[in-house]
Amino acid sequence: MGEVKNSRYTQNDIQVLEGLEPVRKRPGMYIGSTDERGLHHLVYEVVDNAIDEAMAGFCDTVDIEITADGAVSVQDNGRGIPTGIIEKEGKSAVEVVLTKLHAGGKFGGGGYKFSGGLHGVGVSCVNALSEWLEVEVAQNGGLYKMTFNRGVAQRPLAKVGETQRHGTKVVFYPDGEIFETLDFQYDTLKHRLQELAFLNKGLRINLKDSRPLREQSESFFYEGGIVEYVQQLNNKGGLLEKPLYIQSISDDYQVEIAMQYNNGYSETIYSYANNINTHEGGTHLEGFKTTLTKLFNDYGTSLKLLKNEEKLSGEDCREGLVAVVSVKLVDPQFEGQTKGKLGNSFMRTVVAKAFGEKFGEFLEENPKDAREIISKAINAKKARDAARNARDLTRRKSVLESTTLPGKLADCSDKDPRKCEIYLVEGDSAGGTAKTGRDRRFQAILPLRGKILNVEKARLHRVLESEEIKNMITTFGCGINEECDVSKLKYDRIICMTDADVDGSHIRILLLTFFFRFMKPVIEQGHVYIAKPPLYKITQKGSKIEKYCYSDQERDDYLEYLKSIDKKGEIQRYKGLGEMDKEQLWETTMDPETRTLVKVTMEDAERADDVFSLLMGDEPERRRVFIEENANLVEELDV
Ligand code: 28F
Repeated sequence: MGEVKNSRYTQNDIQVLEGLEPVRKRPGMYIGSTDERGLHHLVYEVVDNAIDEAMAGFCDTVDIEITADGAVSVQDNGRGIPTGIIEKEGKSAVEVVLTKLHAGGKFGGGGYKFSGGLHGVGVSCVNALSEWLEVEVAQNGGLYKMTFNRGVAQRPLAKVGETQRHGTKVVFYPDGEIFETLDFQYDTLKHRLQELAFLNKGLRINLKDSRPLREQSESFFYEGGIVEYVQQLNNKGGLLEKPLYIQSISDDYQVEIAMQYNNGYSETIYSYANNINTHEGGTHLEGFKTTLTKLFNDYGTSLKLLKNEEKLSGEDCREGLVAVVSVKLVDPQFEGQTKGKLGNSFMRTVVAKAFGEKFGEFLEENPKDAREIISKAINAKKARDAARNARDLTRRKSVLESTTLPGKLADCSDKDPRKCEIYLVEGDSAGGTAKTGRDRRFQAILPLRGKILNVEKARLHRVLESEEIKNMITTFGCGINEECDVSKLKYDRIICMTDADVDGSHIRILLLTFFFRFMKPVIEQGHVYIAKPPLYKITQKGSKIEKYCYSDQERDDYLEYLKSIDKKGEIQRYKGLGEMDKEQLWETTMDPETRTLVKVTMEDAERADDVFSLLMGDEPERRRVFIEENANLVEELDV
């Protein structure tokens, strides 16, 4: 069939089509894709030109609207694209910008230094991929208009009215022949427009959806720019009352950094070049990170917070850090898989210098803040080291086997975990008695000295530094946290045997909290028990008949019984395990035939953990109230 000529095009138009033909042939090459992502890219190309005008200092408001019929309108209050004729093109600048690839922005002599728009391809591509597009320019008192169909001008730029406004407005309706979807997503646009407002402080960006049943609008305006961005990102609340802001401007580049630490452990750092999100980082981010680490180590050493051979890693220094690094430069080189990495090597030095000077000054002038954030990094290092040790401790079986089990451990001779049990005994004296009174075939004893470290306040590394805790982890052999593997547990029953007094209940709560926080599966699978030593021994007067009572109720009942047979009982209150000799301890608390063990459930452990957090946490008022309300129950809290 002969070639069908489209009567819409004239000779001149063919020339324009040749200019934009490749865009319609391979849209993906120009805007990335023709799916929803490519559709929204059209908006960003137009908006970027308005932002360029704002960055050049001639525009402070950009209005974006999804119109009722699903087109998108972008309007700025800048100078307006020049309406005069470009000699060598024989066309108005407006028509050139809208129909020539890469016309406008830096390439087009538009005097834009830091154009982000040409990270993309310019508004001519939007024009080529739009079923229709209208451009209005308000300039020098006149209002000019031009319309296009799939990139082809319907008529030259024409003056259509008078106006005192100034600026450029582009309205376009994407071409359904190109795009898989024409449905703009308000939230997608909102996210990018808000980001642009953060990155361009003082610029007001208004977004409006006028589509039926989807009407909504929002305005983004941040005098504080990326400082407000960090504040929004750092919703946990920061260590410094206000993010630190560093700015360095020269003819060829701008560096802006906002940063703030929080009490968390993760790092959130966003980097940008000419408003483009450099997801893959690049030289600007490297300059920031290496300088931060260097300053922390130098300052930490000078403050004697770091021993001279100790070094903080970059990770340690960025724990809890929220930061935005935004640079603008004349000729950004974007590299990487998705062009999300800045390649200009001079930016590494520029950022390192600007940040190094200003942040160094900050540390010098704010020793208290400096000490706080560097100490946080040092803690991070310890946590990392300890976590590594813990992994080694519980992972490297060879080391574990060769690791001498704690000297205080009196292990049992049987090695079949299903038959063995271990008593965690408070205090050396009771520990000694238990070691001699036990059945050493299947009963192991691990004395616990004093109060084991309270795990409420301490981070993992502090917990693991405590001898008691380390001894338990090594002895149990099943690891902790995500490494906890109950199949490796060396004992079927872990029995907490502490005094029946308040101290004893305190250490019991500590132990249960430790199991709850570091070895949940061991509780869940029913391996943790509480020994129930007697509270009283009642001896019938004038005889050797003894009765051990394990609660006040049992004591009263027995005394009642004695009274009923006209006997008196001599009461001995056991204050601690150490008051019993090895036979008594064996008979009352360790002999499987006669003892009472209480299996700890997750609810018990959780309750203990709550009580523990209350008793050990930093809410004194809640603690006071709790103790007052539960004073009589504290005994019963002996799980
Ligand atoms: C709705 C999107 O596209 N705004 C724009 C300008 C301003 C100038 C300009 C644009 C000159 C010759 C390339 C005005 N006066 N918003 C926009 N605002 N382009 S696009 O110039 C384009 C260059 O061709 C402008 C003086 N210098 C530049």
